[in-house]
This record gives sequence, C-alpha cells and structure tokens, in this order.
Amino acid sequence: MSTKPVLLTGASGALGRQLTRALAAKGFALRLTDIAPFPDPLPAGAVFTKADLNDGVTILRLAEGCGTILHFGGVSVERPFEEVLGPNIRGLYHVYEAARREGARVVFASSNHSIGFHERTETLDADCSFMPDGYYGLSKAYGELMGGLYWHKHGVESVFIRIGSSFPEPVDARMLSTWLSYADLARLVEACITAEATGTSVIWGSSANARTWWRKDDREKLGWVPKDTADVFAGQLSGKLSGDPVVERYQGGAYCGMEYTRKA
Ligand code: 15L
Repeated sequence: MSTKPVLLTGASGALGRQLTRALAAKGFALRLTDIAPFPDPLPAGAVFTKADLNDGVTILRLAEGCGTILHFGGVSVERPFEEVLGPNIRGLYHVYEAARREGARVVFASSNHSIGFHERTETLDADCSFMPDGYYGLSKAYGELMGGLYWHKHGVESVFIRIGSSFPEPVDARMLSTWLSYADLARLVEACITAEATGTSVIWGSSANARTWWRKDDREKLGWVPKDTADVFAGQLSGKLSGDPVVERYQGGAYCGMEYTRKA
C-alpha cells in the first residue's frame, strides 16, 4: 500500500467527514481541504487547509507528495450553471493538473445524476451513455470525461464512483434502489486507494440493494463488495413516492423534475 499522503477535497461535507473518520482510523495520512471550516476535531494524522477549488496554485501545493486525491469537493446538488462552473469545472481541472504533476490517482465522487435521465425500467452497465439531469450532473459527466483525457494523454489513473444516495439511511422508495451506506462508501474508497492498478474504473456507488438499476462495473479490479443493503427498509419505504410522474419515471428522481419544461 502507498504510504504517501491522501488529499481529500470536500472534507467538511457530509461524505468528507465520514471518510476522514474512517480513513484516519485506518492509519492514512490525510490532507484535508474545503472552502468551509472542518467542523469536527481533527483526527491524528490529519491536517486541514481551507481552500477554494478555484485556486489552482493552492490545490497544486496541497497535492505535493500525495499518492491519491479523493475529489469530493465542489457543488454537491443541482444549482444554477454559474454556481457550478467554478468549483465543479475549473476546480476539476486544478485537481487533474495536480494529479498529473504528482503522478497521483484520482478518486472522483461522480454521481447517478450524470446518468439521471435513464428510465427506471432500464438496467444500466457502467458503459451506458451519459444522460445528465441538470448542470450538477453534467459537471459529473464532464469529470469522468476529463479523467479519461488525463488517462489517455498522461496515464493518470481514476476511479469514478457514481454515488447513488449516500446518507445514514434511505428515506424514500427511490433510495431502496440507490442507497449507499457510509460503511460501504468508506470500504470502497479504501479499496480505491490501495488497489494495485485501476486505469480508469467506473463503480456504481450503491449498497447491495435488490431493487438496484445498475449492473456491470469495474468493482472486481478493486475487490470491493458492498455489505449493506436498503432491502431491510422496504417495508417502511416502498410506498413513499413523490406523486410526480417525471420524478418517478427517471433514475435521477427529483433532479429530473427541477425546472422541467418539456411538453408531454
Ligand atoms: C447526489 O449526487 C447528491 O449529492 C445527493 O445530495 C443526493 O441528491 C443524491 O445525489 C441522490 O440522488 O439521492
């Protein structure tokens, strides 16, 4: 296993905080960064630097000597284009330039919203077409494409985790398909860091849910098998629907329904 430090962007976000705790407990040396202050006590072996993803010089400096960049920073929900542009597009470029310079692997928090306009009747393999459901999802598709560019041109490895819904528990019927437990996420990210070689790998970021819409991906390369499941919540959640036909038709759910103006 690489003993080089791991840079984590978005450390102060919900998933960043979970990963900080889990990876520090496993003994990884962590460089944490976020535009917001880190809200928890810093674990042993972790250093936090407040930084804006728009600031390329600082991102390069933070990545110096790192073997892996866990890129969980940026806008994490649907927002107007101008708000997504800086952190999620320019910031991504800064992360990949830093990875190129350091020869580091990038683990990118992609999202199901990069493929959100696929219908729920479809079962998707990881090589399915991008069908973003908003500017946020579009930025995630862009990130995966950028990772491809840096692999083919510079040999920078990436794992793209298309995260479904990573929350303490699933909260509605859709999440019976998309839920990813925090523990499965942490085990997945650890596998991404320690894998011998990843090339560019795409992983469906969901637990072992019987109602999944997702099938083949590159998890065998990482040796990751999810252990948790949303199935135990089916009794209480299967009737929890939105009542909106657009939201219920597509995998991206509520994001598909936002600002939706297409005539039936
Ligand atoms: C995401 O990508 C978001 O970051 C998260 O807040 C949820 O909306 C999730 O997708 C989801 O689709 O449930």
